[in-house]
Amino acid sequence: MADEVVLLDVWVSMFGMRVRIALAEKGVKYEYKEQDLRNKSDLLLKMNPVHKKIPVLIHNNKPVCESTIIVQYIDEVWNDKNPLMPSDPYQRAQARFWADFIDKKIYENSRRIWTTKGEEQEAAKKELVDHFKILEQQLGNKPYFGGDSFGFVDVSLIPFYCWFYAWEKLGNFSIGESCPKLIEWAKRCMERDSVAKSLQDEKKVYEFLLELKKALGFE
Ligand code: GS8
Repeated sequence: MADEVVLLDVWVSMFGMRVRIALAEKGVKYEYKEQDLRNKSDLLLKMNPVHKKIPVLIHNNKPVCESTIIVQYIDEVWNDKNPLMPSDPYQRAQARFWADFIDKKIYENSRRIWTTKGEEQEAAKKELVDHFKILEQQLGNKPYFGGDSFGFVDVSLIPFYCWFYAWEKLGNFSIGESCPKLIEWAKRCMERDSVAKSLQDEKKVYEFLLELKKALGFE
């Protein structure tokens, strides 16, 4: 039986983009189902009853939830090409550590950029840039976080790149000024087909964020 793969996603989600990149790296064909998070579908509620969030990968009718878990699942199931996880257990643990850091430090702080003002926003900008600097140090002189090849940490971080413009405009600051090597890394990742076709146009992301900010009452 051929694999049946369905992705419940929202176009602008950095978490969804991770999954799209991983599927593209593996050359997996799938059905993409855009979700309306203001009016959640029965399918989404059934497939992710705990968090009720996208992305959800449905593989032969079985759901897998949480983007980093989905990416690791994809890497294990379609293990014939482009491995994303290191083969060494210690290196694998390190890769998971950095993906967790990205979720806890980058994602959380990036929300504070557009949900706060004044001193709180200044603190959020500084923290975000400081965390990007830590990631830049971790990258060092390697082409990718995965070393010579594009891997799990790269997949976890690169979707945020198409949100940089929106954060910079709304926060009136520059990530690239403090972290030029991170931008070089992002551009290198963008040369990959899997990444280029999964990331969204930064201006569209900005417009989306302006609307979201208004809708949530953060004016
Ligand atoms: C986060 C997914 C998430 O926040 C992951 O998959 O890695 N830790 C999870 N999904 C959001 C949309 S993207 O910001 C979502 O589905 N939100 C719906 C809701 O909160 O009701």
